[in-house]
Amino acid sequence: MKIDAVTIFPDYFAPLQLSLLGKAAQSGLVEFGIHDLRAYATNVHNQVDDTPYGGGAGMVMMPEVWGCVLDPLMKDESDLIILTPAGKRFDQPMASKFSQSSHLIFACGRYEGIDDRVRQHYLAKGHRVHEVSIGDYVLGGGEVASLVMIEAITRLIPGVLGNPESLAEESHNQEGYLEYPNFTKPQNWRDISVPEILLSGNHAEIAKWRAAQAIERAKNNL
Ligand code: 6GU
Repeated sequence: MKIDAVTIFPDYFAPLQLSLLGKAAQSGLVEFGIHDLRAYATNVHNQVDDTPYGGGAGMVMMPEVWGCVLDPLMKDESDLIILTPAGKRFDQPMASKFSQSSHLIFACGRYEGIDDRVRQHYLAKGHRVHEVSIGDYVLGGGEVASLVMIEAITRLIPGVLGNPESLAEESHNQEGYLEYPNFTKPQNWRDISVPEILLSGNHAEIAKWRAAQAIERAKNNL
């Protein structure tokens, strides 16, 4: 999978070199391209934003510079993801869908977002364009949201996760990602013992207990 990100803060994407993502990139399972939007600015001050038509607070990112970066990146197989708090909420099924794409482009808006004609243009050209939010709160820009999505998506690509059983177990689970509590050594820590059932060796009973715990946890999080 090829993953491009367009941003005025390329340094935000340094963590892509770490851990699972770093290994996935080194092994060639994913290839990252980070593009500095400001490098494509055409005006003297490398300005990428301007005041909104119709008035109002804040600044809007200008379409011309976005077109310059996106035109050479956009292919038939590309999914353009525009990060905005007004977008469709990112969740595990969406991560699963995007993990099957061969090319994701993350357009990271700052300020009050990107001129809407960028979305309109690529949609009209027949491209797949998605406005996505990672939750009901407002971030300073789409960079951190992109990182969240990239981590959730790439771990679903076959070969990225060291232990594919963790994925299988997740999807066995009703919600796909809700889990039971886990315990490891020592058996007793600060007067708290590991639940007896987990030491029993009775795998059917353990599975039952875990399913009940996962449901209990899900209820408490509503
Ligand atoms: Cl994708 N962008 C911004 N700026 N804020 C957000 C978000 C995205 N998702 C949740 N809050």
